[in-house]
Amino acid sequence: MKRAIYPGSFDPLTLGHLDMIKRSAKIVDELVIGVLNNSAKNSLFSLDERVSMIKEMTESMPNVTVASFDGLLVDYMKEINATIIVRGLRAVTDFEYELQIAQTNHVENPEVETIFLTTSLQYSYLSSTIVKEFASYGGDISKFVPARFIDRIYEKYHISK
Ligand code: COD
Repeated sequence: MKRAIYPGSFDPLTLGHLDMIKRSAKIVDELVIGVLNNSAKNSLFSLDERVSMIKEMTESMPNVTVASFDGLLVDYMKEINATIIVRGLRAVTDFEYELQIAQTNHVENPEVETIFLTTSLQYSYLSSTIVKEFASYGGDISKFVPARFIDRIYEKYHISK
């Protein structure tokens, strides 16, 4: 049985992330979405909020679960018996960073392999950072995130639409 983890900050989950989840869940037996408890990073959404938002969007996917982790990804993977990391590639800029992380994780644990899915064309520009930047100025984020998150994101910036 192939258990994979799709790790990330997901602050917030975007339509690009969701597309990655749907596509990778078709490839592996079990997909765990691992939400990083990045206490040092200033997150817009708390860890609990990020986990429950992803759960809302994935509850109908039978082989997908959502969990949070802190510390090293490879250590968490041992704990949950996962051997595959799923990551998304958008542009060349992603590649350098991703290659470094994938190689480091493989050196740390040679059982761990990283697979990359290329972004879908319609989401190739999209990141959580772009969503936050747009939302903070009251910009239209309806093409970036699931509809049910739109108000929750604006609320973080005290914007009512
Ligand atoms: N299309 C396709 N893929 C996308 C899109 C999109 N539009 N948007 C994002 N993605 C992909 C990203 O490329 C990434 O693969 C994934 O979705 C998650 O993205 P983010 O931005 O939410 O998450 P990151 O990249 O900040 O997550 C970083 C980790 C949490 C995975 C990393 O920091 C980590 O593993 N930390 C734990 C400590 C550790 O083990 N460090 C060792 C690394 S050497």
